[in-house]
Order: sequence, then structure tokens, then C-alpha cells
Amino acid sequence: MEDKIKFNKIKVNKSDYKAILKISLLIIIPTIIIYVAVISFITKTQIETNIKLIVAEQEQRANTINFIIKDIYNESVKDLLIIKNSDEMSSFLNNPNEFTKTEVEQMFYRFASTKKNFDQIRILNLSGKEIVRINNSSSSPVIVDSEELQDKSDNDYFIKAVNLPINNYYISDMDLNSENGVIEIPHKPIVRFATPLFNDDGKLQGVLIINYLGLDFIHILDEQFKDIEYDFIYHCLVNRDGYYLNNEDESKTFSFMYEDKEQFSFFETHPDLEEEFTTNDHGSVQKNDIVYFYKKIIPTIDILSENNEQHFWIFISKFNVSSLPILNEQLLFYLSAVDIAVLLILCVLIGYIVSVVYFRNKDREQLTLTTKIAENTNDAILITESDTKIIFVNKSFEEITGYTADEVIGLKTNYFKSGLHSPSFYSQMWDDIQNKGHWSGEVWDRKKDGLFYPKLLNIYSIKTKYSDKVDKYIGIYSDLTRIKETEANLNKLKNYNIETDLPNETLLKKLVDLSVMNNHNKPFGLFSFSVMNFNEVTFSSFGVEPNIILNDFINDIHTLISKEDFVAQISKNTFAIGLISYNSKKEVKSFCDKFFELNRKFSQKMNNNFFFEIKAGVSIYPDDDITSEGLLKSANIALEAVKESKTLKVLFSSPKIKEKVSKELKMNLLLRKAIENNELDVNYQPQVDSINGKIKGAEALMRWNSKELGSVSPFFFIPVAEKNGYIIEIGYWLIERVFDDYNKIKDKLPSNFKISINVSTIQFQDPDLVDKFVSLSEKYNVNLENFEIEITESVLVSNVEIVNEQFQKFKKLGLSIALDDFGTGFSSLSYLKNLDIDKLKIDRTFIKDYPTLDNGGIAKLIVNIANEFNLTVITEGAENKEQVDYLKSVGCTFIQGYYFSKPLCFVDFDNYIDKNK
Ligand code: G
Ligand code: G
Ligand code: MN
Repeated sequence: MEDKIKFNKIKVNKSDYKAILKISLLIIIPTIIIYVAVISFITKTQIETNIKLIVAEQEQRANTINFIIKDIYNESVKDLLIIKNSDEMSSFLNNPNEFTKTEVEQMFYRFASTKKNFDQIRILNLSGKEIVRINNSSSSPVIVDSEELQDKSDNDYFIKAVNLPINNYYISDMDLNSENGVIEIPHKPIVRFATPLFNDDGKLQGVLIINYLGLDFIHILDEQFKDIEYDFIYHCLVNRDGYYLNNEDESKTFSFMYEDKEQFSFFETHPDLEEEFTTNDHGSVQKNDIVYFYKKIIPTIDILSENNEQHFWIFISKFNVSSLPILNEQLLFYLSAVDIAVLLILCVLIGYIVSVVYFRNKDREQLTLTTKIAENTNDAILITESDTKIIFVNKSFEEITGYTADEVIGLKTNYFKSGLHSPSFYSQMWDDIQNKGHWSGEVWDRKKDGLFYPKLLNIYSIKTKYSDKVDKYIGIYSDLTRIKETEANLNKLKNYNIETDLPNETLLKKLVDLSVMNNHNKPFGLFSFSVMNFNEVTFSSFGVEPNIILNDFINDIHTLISKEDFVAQISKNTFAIGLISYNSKKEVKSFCDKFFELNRKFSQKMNNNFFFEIKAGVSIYPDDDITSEGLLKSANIALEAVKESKTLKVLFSSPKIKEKVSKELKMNLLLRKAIENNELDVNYQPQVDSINGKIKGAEALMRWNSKELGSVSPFFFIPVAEKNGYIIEIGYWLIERVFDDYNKIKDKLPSNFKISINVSTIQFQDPDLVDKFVSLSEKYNVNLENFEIEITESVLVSNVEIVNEQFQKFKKLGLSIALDDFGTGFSSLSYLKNLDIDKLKIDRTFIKDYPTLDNGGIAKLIVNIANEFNLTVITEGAENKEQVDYLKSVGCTFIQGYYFSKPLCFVDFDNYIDKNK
């Protein structure tokens, strides 16, 4: 109807601008404050996260550096021992003469030509004189002439090494090489690996020394940071005492070798950090705006020998918080130019919108109010412009007069004159309206069909807010002949549940719709709940009327809610609560807590005799829907979803839940019949020792061939089964089936053959699982040492001790334990250290892209880690020969993957074994 109202042109004056400015500022100032607050908050948290990320990145790189350097040390010690134990060396030591010496020199020569990092290989005699020496700094090794051999008896490494017992070795700190007592230029950082030499009679003959080119370590460091995107980070490597081994300022590197060394220590310039950096293994410190990360690089952990102190270097990263990329572009208050532009545009926009709304309202203010009233009254209402042209009539007007709005709008009011009143009657009427603003009296008019009728007429004149001129006239009148019906009784029948006197679904919807209308978009909740396992027989056997109990409970609910809220009954055991006064999801959540607390207390009050479980689904206006119908439906879907769960009591509706629920409900129903309908099956994927190609074991993989859905991947149905707890039952089914299958082929299998069974985290927590393994192994007479369980890292989330206790129970039975999908979860090394597992399964992700997109570094690293912790390691997902060869080369010989075989059904698996025995 409003669109039929025509507007006059409005005059604008100064006070309008003032009002607009005032309203605009009232909106703009808080907007700016909120914007600035939000941006600074976001930026601050961003900075904090960035710092954490950067520190984590540094740590990762430092770990890698450490890992690689340690590897080099291990290799070098091995080489030292190979040389020492060589036949040539032995002949020379037992029978030193020119011939055996030449043999040794030749052997050194060969060694040096393959090891470019060995700068020198030397033998020193008992008095510290070099007797054999290979220099390896030019393109090919050089056997040094005897005249050029030097006396090294004063050198630390000689003194340390010559005093070592047999089979021990000494590793020096890294410093610069010197020749004839002078530091060699250009600088050549060296680490010396030395071991004493004994002849077969156990007599000390001299010392073997390898000079390892330390530049290698420096390069590793540089390489780790060459491509890094954080170019504002400063890195350095210092030795135990804080002297620089590597520094962007090269003049400081190794300067401790010279006299003015104090200036070149990191700790000299950062004395407050020395204690922390030298005592802890790693960490980060923030001083003012500078963030430091440090980590000890310990190269020699495995190969410490007597008399050798623990070497360590310290890797240090340092950066200024203000140089973080996000901070670079800030102008003020953490705002960037873009933010300021956005703010300006926002201000202009607000100003514009305020003006538009202001001028619209100015004109419409009264009219909207009156039309609103007009729509909802039984009296006929007619509004005219100041010239008495009709601009609006309401429904009652149409009913009383028989004219439609379209027919009368635009006409003047005198069109309806009956002619029964004199002109003076009308002029008196207009005088009153002009002077007093109001006239009231009985008037006879004509309806459309021509009938005369009496009406009680009130006419008001309405002046504009901004001038004294009459703007509109409003006429209000009742048809005195109309009779009203009373609908009270009918109302009750239609809207209430007769037994409980609670509003029924119809009224619930009306009330919700009313709330939507009156609430001006304030959020509210609709809480639908079902009383489950409400066993009337039990109740009755106690001589109680079940309905009375339920009524009591409903009455108690009323103590939780306010006047605006209401409880309705949807069906016998399903109710809904309109949580109109709960204006956010958070508030509705707090209601849920109170509700279930009430439920618990109520059961207690009844001495737990009449316990009934309640499940609830919740929808929120306007997030889930804006109609009562939709809100109730959403809440009920959530209710259906929560009924499927064993543990959950309440669920909030969401589009995801809606979709998931409908899919899952279907899968749920079908899955429950899967065993019965013979739809489950087990496949076996061989696990192979790639060195000899022999099959060592197999992983049992569940398969579901649903009649309705086709073959469903475990990726989909395992989570559903985990959710409804059915995983336990199908898990038992699988174990039983695997035992049965195993018995059919066991005679062909080696005694150490293992079949691994995936155990989901939910199953793992099942208290009966251990007993079940025992009873099923007895039933099928299998030895559990031929089986393994695979768990994923999510099992490890709970307390390590509890998990280990559970592991012990499995291990006592003979089962071994493998950690599945390693590297994809939170792969914490500390877990590996503390957990009693037998095997690591490297996830497919770490080999699938080798060699095109991935150099296999992580797989190699994990193999090394596994070796370090003495774990068997198997990689899954190798699909081609290249990948298999690579895995072999890094020491992972157990492989499960398509290259050897896909998962096979039992018959095919049986054949595979025959072929690969
Ligand atoms: O074959 P593949 O698509 O088969 O298996 C997919 C995922 O399902 C794997 O992560 C595997 O661990 C898991 N899975 C396969 N069978 C079982 C089973 O019997 N129990 C559990 N818990 N997980 C399984
Ligand atoms: O339980 P787990 O996540 O380890 O399950 C192993 C999964 O890996 C199974 O789905 C199995 O089918 C799959 N798989 C095993 N080998 C290969 C392979 O070589 N290529 C691919 N694409 N998948 C594999
Ligand atoms: Mn697995």
C-alpha cells in the first residue's frame, strides 16, 4: 500500500544538515574506533603468530643442519677407522719400511681422491713429526715430499691423540688451518679427526689425522638459508665460547684465531644471553623488538670417545619484529594505506546513507506510523493530502464501503457525500478541523452499492513537523452495524494440546513467526528435545503416572526460562522450547548446559528411579532459517543426528550437519546391515622385503561392497562407523575373518610372517579389545605373534602413560605395534622416544612424488630417525621401480605399495603367496 503514497518535495534547511552531521558522527566515530581496534588486534595476533612461525621454521632448519652435520661426523669417524684398520696401514705399522710406507701413501692417495673434503690425511710419529702426508687442496691429491713434512708436536690435536688408548679417537674444535705455525690464507676452517696407531704387539707407533674441511659446514648453513623468504633474519654460527664460525660480516668469522679476539664473540656484545644460550638446548628470547632463536648444534652425540669433551656449536637467528613483512606497510595505529582508504570510503558512505535515510524518514515519519496503525484496526481509515485527495485507505475501508483502494485513490473525499448534510454542516466541520485540528460526529455516507449508512467519523489534520501547514488529513470511522465474533473457544482447540495444556506445533510456529516479526532480527534459539527410553511400563509398575512425571519435569523447565520463552509439545515424547530471550548462540549454549543439569538433578530428585535420557537439537534464528517451519525442521534434523550418537546429547543445526546427516543416516542404516548381508570383505596388501623380493607380511584392509551404494571406501565408512560406535563390531568381525583366513594359508607362510590389522582410535579405547583378541585367538588357535596392530597418531593424543599401559597389554599377547601414516599427523619425536612401538609406517605422501616433485629427503630423514630409535620401518605407497630403488638406497627395505601389489582379495592373495614363496 505504501507505494501508492505520493511524496511532496521536501525543503531543506540548516537544521537538517546539523542533524545529519550529528547522526553521521554518532555512527562514524564508533565505526572508526571498532575498525582501528579490530585491525590492531588482528595485526598484533598476526605478529605473534608470525614470530612463532618464524621461530618454528628456524628450529626446523637448525634441526636439519644438525642432522646433516652429525651425519658427516659419523661418516668421517667411520672413514678414519677404515683407514686405520686397512691392510696397508697394518703392514706399515708392523714393518715400517719404504715399501710399506709407499703402500700407505698410495692408499691415502686413493682415499683422498674420492673424498674432496679431506684436506689432509697424515701420519705423525711418536715425536709429533709428520711422516706421511697427503695434501688434497688442489685438483688431485699430492703426496708431500719428505723435506716438506713438518713438526706438529706442539699441536693440541697431536698431544690429545697420542695419549689416547687403543681404538679411541679425538675430534678437534673447528679452527683455521695453519702451516708452519702461520694461519693459512685464504682461511681454511678445519676439524681434525685423529686416532692413535698401534702395531700388532700393542705398541704405540704414531697418530693418524684427517683434516676435514669445515667450509662444508658453513656451506650447509648458507644453503639452508639461501632460498629463504625471510631475508630480514640474521643468522650466525658460533662456537662454545661464542666466537663466530660463520657471520654475515666475514671479518668477524674466525677472528678469534687472531689477537684482538674478544671483540668477535657474540656473547661479548650480548652478555645477558650467554647463560641461557649455553645452558639450554634451544629456545627463543625476545629483548625489546629483537627476537633471538638459538639451538645447540651437537655434531658428535653417537661417537663420543674417552677423553673427548662434548663439542657443540650454537646456531643463532635474530630479527627485528618491526621488520616483519606485515609491519612494513603500516602508517599509523597499525593501519595501512588501504585500511585508511577503506575508512574514508566508509565515512563518505555512512554520510550519504544517513542523508538519504534522513530525508526519506522526514517525509514518511508520520505516514508510516499511521499506516501501520491503520492496517491493524477494524475501523475504516482514509488519508488525504491537504487538498483532500485520497492517498490511502485500509482494508476495513474496503470492506465497509465496498470500494477497493485502486478505485478511490486520487479521488476527493466529497465524492462520497450523501447529500444528507447541509453545506453549513460541512463548513462548520472544516472550521473545527482548521482551528482545533480535529472534528468528531456522526455522518451518513454512501457505500459503493448505493446504500446509505451511518458512521462515527473522526477527522484529524496533521501538520508537517517542519512548518505549520496542514500536510494530511486522516479520517477514521466505524461501521456501527458491524458485529464482532468471539473466537476464544475456537482458539483454544486449534492451538493447544488438550492433555498437557502446552502450545501445540501450530501455535509454536505462530509464536516463533511473531517473534521473528517483533524481534527486529535479534537472534534466538529453538531447542527441540525428545525424551528417550521413556518406559511407561516401568513407570506404571512403580505406581506413578508417567505423564505426571513428565509434567513435573516440564514445570521445572519453566524455572529456567523467562516470560518471552515458551515450551511447546510437538508429539507425545518430543517437545520444543522457543528460546526467544536467548539472543546469541552462546546464550543458547549456556541454556543447554542448564537444561541438562536440570535433567540430572530431576533424576536425582526421583532417586534415579525414573531416569529418562534426553537428546536435543537446536536451531538458531536467523542463521539456520528465518521461518518457523524451517527453524523447527533444522532443529529436528539436528535432533535426529544427535540420536545417532552414543555420547552426544545436543547438537546445533548447520548446513553441513543437514547434508551430512542425510548422507550419514543412509550410510548408518546400510552399514548396520553390512555384516548380516555379507557385504564386508577383507583385502590383503603384501609387505615385501625389497632386497630379496620376499613377502614378509600383509596389511588387512576392510572393504564394503554395499548393495545400494556400491563399493564404499573405508575413508568414508570408517569415520561413520567410528561415530556410531559400530566400528567395534565390524572391527571384531575383521579380526575374526583375518584369523580364519590366516589359518587357511598358514602352512605356506614363514613363521615370522605378520598380518597387520588397522585399529581405529575408538576401537583402541574399547576395554574389551584385549580380551577379544585373546578369546578369538583361542577360538581360531592362532599365535598372536603373527599379527600386528596399526594405530594412527590420533591414539597418542591422550596421556602417554595410559597409552603405553595399553600397549603393554597388547605386547604381552605377542602382538606388535605399528604407527600408521607417520609424518602426516603431529609426528612428534618426543612421542617416539617415550612410546613403546615396534614399527613406523612412513606415509605414502613422502614417496608418491619422488623423484619429480620431491627429492625423497623427508622419507630418508624418517628412515634415519626410525633407525635412531631402533624401530622397524616400512614405507607404503611405492608405485614404481625408481621409488623402490630409492627407498632401498636410504635403508628402508620393507615396502608396501602397488609396485609389488595392490590390496588383493583372499584368493588372489593366496596365489600371490604361492608365487612369491
Ligand atoms: O584401502 P585403503 O583405501 O584401503 O584404506 C583407506 C583407509 O582406511 C586407510 O587409512 C586404512 O588405514 C583404513 N582402513 C582400512 N581397513 C580398516 C580397518 O579394518 N579398520 C580401520 N580402523 N581402518 C581401516
Ligand atoms: O592404513 P593406511 O592409511 O596405511 O592404508 C593404506 C592405504 O594406502 C590403503 O588405502 C591402500 O590401498 C593404499 N595404498 C597402498 N599402496 C599404495 C600405492 O602404491 N599407491 C596408492 N595410490 N595407494 C596405496
Ligand atoms: Mn594402515
